Amino acid sequence: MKKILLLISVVLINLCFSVSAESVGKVLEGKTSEGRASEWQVSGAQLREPMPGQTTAVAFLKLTNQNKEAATLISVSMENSRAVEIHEHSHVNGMMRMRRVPSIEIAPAETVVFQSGGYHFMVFGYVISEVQPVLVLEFSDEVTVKVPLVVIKL
Ligand SMILES: [Cu+2]
Repeated sequence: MKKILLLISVVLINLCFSVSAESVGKVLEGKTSEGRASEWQVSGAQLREPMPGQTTAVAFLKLTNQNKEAATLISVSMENSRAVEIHEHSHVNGMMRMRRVPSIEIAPAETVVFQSGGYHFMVFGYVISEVQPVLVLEFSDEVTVKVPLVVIKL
């Protein structure tokens, strides 16, 4: 059983380390609770489909806060999946580990890169479908930003 768990974690970590493809950057807009526009530059947004027989996918993107205020990413979700978590990689005793991050504060003009080996989105219980997956980012000021993802098939 231990061996199987180890094997699964190796597969998951490999998934998070896949090479990322670039896509054209675009500005996505959300609305704050007071109705103000909230602008986010997003590029390279992609979803790497699960390995055969697995249901865990990983999503990568670059996110730039184009607003005058800091914002905190507090929740992420996607249709066709059970749950999405923000993760980060860390080295523990020379081993690469992933850990869940509850939220990320993003300063004005700051860019956070979600990529292999760093922050990334783990998509659990992902069901492959013909519909383009959309990652829904929710920020602390009640802004919701919907990010269409380019699907990368393994
Ligand atoms: Cu992860």
